[in-house]
Amino acid sequence: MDFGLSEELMSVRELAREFAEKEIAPTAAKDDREHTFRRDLVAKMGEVGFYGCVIPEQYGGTELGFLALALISEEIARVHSAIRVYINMQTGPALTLLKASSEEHKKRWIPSLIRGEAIGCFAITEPDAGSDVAAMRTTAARNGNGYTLNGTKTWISNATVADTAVVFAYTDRAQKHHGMSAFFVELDRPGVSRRDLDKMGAHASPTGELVFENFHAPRQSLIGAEGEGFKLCMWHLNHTRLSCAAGAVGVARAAREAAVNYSNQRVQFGQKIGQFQMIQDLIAQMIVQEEAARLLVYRAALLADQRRPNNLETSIAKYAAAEAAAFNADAAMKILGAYGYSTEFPVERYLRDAKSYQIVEGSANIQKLIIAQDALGYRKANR
Ligand code: GRA
Repeated sequence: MDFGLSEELMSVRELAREFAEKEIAPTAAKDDREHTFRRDLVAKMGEVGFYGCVIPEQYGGTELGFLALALISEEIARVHSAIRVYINMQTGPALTLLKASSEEHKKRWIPSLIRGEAIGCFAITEPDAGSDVAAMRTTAARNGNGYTLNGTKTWISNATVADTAVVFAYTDRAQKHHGMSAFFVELDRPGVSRRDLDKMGAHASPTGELVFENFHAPRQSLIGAEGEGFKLCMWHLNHTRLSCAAGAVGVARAAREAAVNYSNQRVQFGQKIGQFQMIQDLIAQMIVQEEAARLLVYRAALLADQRRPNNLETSIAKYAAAEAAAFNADAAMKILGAYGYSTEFPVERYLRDAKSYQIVEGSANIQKLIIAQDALGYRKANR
């Protein structure tokens, strides 16, 4: 089914599919097992233009749009979900710079991020501020020619490998949401230490801690104006959630494909297991989960491409896609049995990676509260 995608978008999808099969698939299991950060792949994906879809040509982008970004994210995640995270680490910071930084910063950093040269990351989460972003404690105190950052960021993708970071911190805590600011900093400076954190899946995407101790951020590193950080953060998350949701569709699809293939091969009780209705029940549910999630992702992406508000639709897509990934990976494991549980086959990796989508970029519960509170009229999602 082509959903009426343009020739251009279909060729982008084809390019991403071939790239994933050729460059990522052969070592996906090994990269996961050995926790390898594929810096070479960050660069290669930059060279083929995967990070430039939503960036204007003047900064080296392709302007293909959010739907193109979603198609690419799905194809990459289908083969290895952890590698999909690289897309958000390069595209997210570039987009935030595009939205609010000085022209000088845009010219200096956006091309480098989307070519995959400067490794990016974004630092929101803290030990006591996960879903509750405004509870963060990191501060940015004005000094003579800039700001002094102090605080601990945790569960940061790329923390130990990034050259640059978008960091959110309070310039004035007393003003709560209106006292948060955003900074774009280079990390090879004194005053920052980092360490890796281990986790259940997404092993080829490093996650860690960034500790700022009297870290000097020059005045030009401020993105937007002081106090605009929280809104910028929500804006940033709305865009990175889309690639994340598309990645979850990729995992849902990989699990469904594995289940269908296996059901057509495995013989038990004298027939292919696909002939059994209990298997058919699971496969039907997997197809529905996957296709519904994909359509929701496409809708959110199309709205973004039409420059229309899409926070609500993005939350719906992110929630549905993460649930689809988790459901499909779990169902695939039921169908494959011991071969699903075995580390020799990818289904156990799909299940480990799928769970991350219910947590990152706003947990399932956060998406649900955004959706329900909009419906109830308590808090509009599209503002
Ligand atoms: O009325 P006001 O002027 O005070 O402004 C309020 C509101 O209008 C203020 O912020 C404004 N605001 C927004 N403005 C524009 C809120 N949301 C938006 C928006 N979307 N756009 C305060 O608003 P509030 O509603 O009272 O805020 P809150 O209750 O403190 O927080 C809201 C919420 C819970 C939704 C938010 O904190 C949130 O989204 N939390 C989830 C955090 C999250 O997603 N973390 C992800 C970390 S990064 C990551 O996971 C990387 C993974 C990489 C990968 O896999 O790709």
